[in-house]
Parts: sequence; C-alpha cells; structure tokens
Amino acid sequence: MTLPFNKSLIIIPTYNEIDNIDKMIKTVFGLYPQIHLLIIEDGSPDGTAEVVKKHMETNKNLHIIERKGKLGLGTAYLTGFKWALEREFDFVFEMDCDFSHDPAQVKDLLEAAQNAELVIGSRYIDGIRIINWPFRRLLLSYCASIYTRFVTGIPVFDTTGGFKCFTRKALESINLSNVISNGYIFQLELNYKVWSKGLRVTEVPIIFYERRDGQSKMGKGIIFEAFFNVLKLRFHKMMGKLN
Ligand SMILES: Nc1nc2c(ncn2[C@@H]2O[C@H](COP(=O)(O)OP(=O)(O)O)[C@@H](O)[C@H]2O)c(=O)[nH]1
Ligand SMILES: [Mg+2]
Repeated sequence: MTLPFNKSLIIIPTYNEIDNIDKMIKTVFGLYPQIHLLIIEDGSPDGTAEVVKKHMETNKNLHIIERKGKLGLGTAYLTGFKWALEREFDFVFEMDCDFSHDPAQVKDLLEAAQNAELVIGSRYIDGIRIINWPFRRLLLSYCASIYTRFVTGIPVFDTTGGFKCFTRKALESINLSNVISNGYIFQLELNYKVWSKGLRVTEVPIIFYERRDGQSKMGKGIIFEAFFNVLKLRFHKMMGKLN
C-alpha cells in the first residue's frame, strides 16, 4: 500500500534533547523523505533549537516553533495541532524525541489511520512491551490505564501513551481551546473526546523503550492532575459538556 507520507506531519516537543535531536531528525528523514517534521522547542538552554535550525537550512520539510519557556507537553502539542490544521496535513503524529517511540513504527500507525480517525501506539495490547522501566513506573502507568478505562469506559488499553496518529477529522472534532490537561492525562483527554464524538479509535502494538540519553522532564504533580482530571472529564460528559 502506498501511504500518504507527504500529507503527514510528525510533531516532536523538545526540552533539552541535545543528546537525541540530531539523530532523531536524521532517522525520521532517512525513513520517510517526504514527511514533514515540526519541533516545538521550549527554549532549551542546551542548544537543541540551534541543531534544528542547522538542519532547516537544507531541509524544507523541517519546521520549528519556539516558545519562551518550558510550558508543558500538552500545550506544546496543542500549538502544533493548530499549526497543522492551518496547513494541508491530513495525518498528524505525536512522538517523543528520546527514541522511546521507534520512528520505524510511524508507518504502522499511518497504515492503521487509513481505517480509523485516531490511532494509538499501544504498550498494553497483546501483552506488555516496555523496555527498561523500573517496576514502580510500570505499575503506576498500568494502574493509571485501568483506572482511566474504568472511569471513562473508553475501550483503549494504553490511555496515556504518547505515540499517536490523529487524522484531520479527529483533530477538527476537538475544541482545542477547551483542553484542560497538560501532563500524561492530556493523552487520555484527547482520546476520550475523539471517542465520545463517535469516531473510530484503534490501537496498534508498539514497543516502548525507556530513554537511554538525556533525562525525563515530567514532574510528580502530573499524577494528581491525572487522578482528578479523569473524574472531571467523566463529569463533563455526564453534563453533556465534553467538547
Ligand atoms: N516543548 C516541550 N517539550 C517537552 C516538555 N516536557 C517534556 N518534553 C518533551 O516531551 C517528550 C517526552 O518527555 P520525557 O521527558 O521523555 O517524558 P517521559 O518519557 O514521560 O519521562 C520529550 O521529547 C521531551 O523533550 C515541555 O515542557 N515542553
Ligand atoms: Mg521519555
């Protein structure tokens, strides 16, 4: 099957990814020369933006949006989604810069997106595939996925995964100005909203590798955000106000 790579945009938010960014750009365009890549850069002190700009001199499919400080993953993606919708993209990917998500699997998600509006790269269907996470973290993530599935009823196993492909239709179904979450639960919020509109949400098995280089940027507060926002979103839906 020929896949529409030229209509696809990968969004990667970055904060201090100097150890990964050069290799990531080369890997993405090595695999998919026609794809577009948008980096949402939050003023990393380590010079991540300079590496991106260097590549941009010779690559017209590479783009950057620079923000003034570390404003969080959720708002980074929302900025990227708005940018994508203003342009001709039909498929919009979320992916991390730390190689936790294997760029070689972009094609698997894109293939599945030909028959669904939202595709989630799933660590938790057909077994559990996470390499190099401490047991604590795996337990937390797995319990979070059970909890969110229980509260919302969404038929998705990996509710907080961040390797995804949205079709234009899925993004247009969400009111991007009304998204309330910014941490891990941002992912569930979007899944829940797309699914609640009656659109098709599907999971594709992926392998998740813990980062080898650089450090995690996610703080502890987002666990509380996750717990309460799931209940809040369920309540919004009950009141007919989930949009
Ligand atoms: N622009 C931006 N990117 C971020 C921010 N926080 C994390 N990231 C990026 O989001 C991706 C996932 O973050 P990471 O630290 O690996 O989280 P973890 O995998 O949950 O430990 C990476 O590409 C980070 O560079 C942020 O506040 N702003
Ligand atoms: Mg990571």
